Amino acid sequence: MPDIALLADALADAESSARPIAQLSDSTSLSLSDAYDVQLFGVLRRVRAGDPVVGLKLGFTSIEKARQMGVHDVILGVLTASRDLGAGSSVSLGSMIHPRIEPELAFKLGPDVAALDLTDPRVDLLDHVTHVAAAVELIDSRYRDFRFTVEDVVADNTSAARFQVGEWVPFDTVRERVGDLSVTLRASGEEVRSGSTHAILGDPLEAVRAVQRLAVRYGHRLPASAVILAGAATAALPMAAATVYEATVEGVGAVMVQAE
Ligand code: OOG
Repeated sequence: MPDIALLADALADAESSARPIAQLSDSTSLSLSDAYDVQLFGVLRRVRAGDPVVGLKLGFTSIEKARQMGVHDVILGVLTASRDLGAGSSVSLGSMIHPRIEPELAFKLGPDVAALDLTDPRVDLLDHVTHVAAAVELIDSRYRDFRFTVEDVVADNTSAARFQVGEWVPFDTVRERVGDLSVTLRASGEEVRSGSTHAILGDPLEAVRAVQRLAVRYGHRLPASAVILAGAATAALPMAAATVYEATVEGVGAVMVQAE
C-alpha cells in the first residue's frame, strides 16, 4: 500500500517551495484510486487550514490537449478558494514551477448543489447550472519537466494552480449555443491559441455530466454554488512574465490575467 500522506506531503512541499519533484510513479506503484486518495488527502489538509473547496475542474477534456499530454482519460481535480485570482488580479510566476495557461469555460451551479444526492439517477447536474463565464486556468505540474502518468497528475490535483473566472452570464442565454463557441487566448494582444468549445468533449455540457460521474466514483463533494472548470478548449501555453493574457469565449465574455 502506498503511503498516501507521505505522497501528499511531497506534492504539497513541491507546490509551496515551487521546486519540482520526480514523478511519484517512478518509485511507487499507484492505482488511479490511490491517486485520487492522495489528491483528496492534500485537498482536505488545505480545507482544514482554512482554504475551502469552491469547485471542481476537469482535465484532458480536449482531444488536442489529451494528445499533447499523451493520455486519454478525463480526470477530476479540486479548486480551493486561495487559488482563485479574483477579478483583475495579477499573478507572480515565481510562486509556481513552470506555469501554463489555458482558456476555458466555467459553469456555476446553484446554491442547493451541496445537498444533492449525485448518485440518484434522477439527479442531473445540468439542471443545476445557473451561469457560465469565460475563464482561464493556470496549471503547474509539480513534476519535473511537466511529465507524468495519469496517476501522477491525478495525485497532483490535475496540475491545478490558479484560476480566474470572468463575469457570469445566465446559462439560459447561451445554453443552445454553448457547444460551438469560438475561444481565443491572447498574450499581450497577440492571438496565441484559438479553438472552439466543441473541443471540450464535443460539447462542454458533457463536462458537467463527467463531473457528476467522476464525483460519484471518487467521492468528491460539491460545495454550494460550485464553480466547474470544464477543461481546456486548446493546448496549454507556457506563461511568460510581464505579459497580459486574455481569454475570450464568443458570446460569453472575456477574462484577463497579468503575469508578473
Ligand atoms: C493536467 C491538467 C489538464 C485540462 O484542462 O486539460 C487540464 C495537465 O495537463 O497538467 O487542466
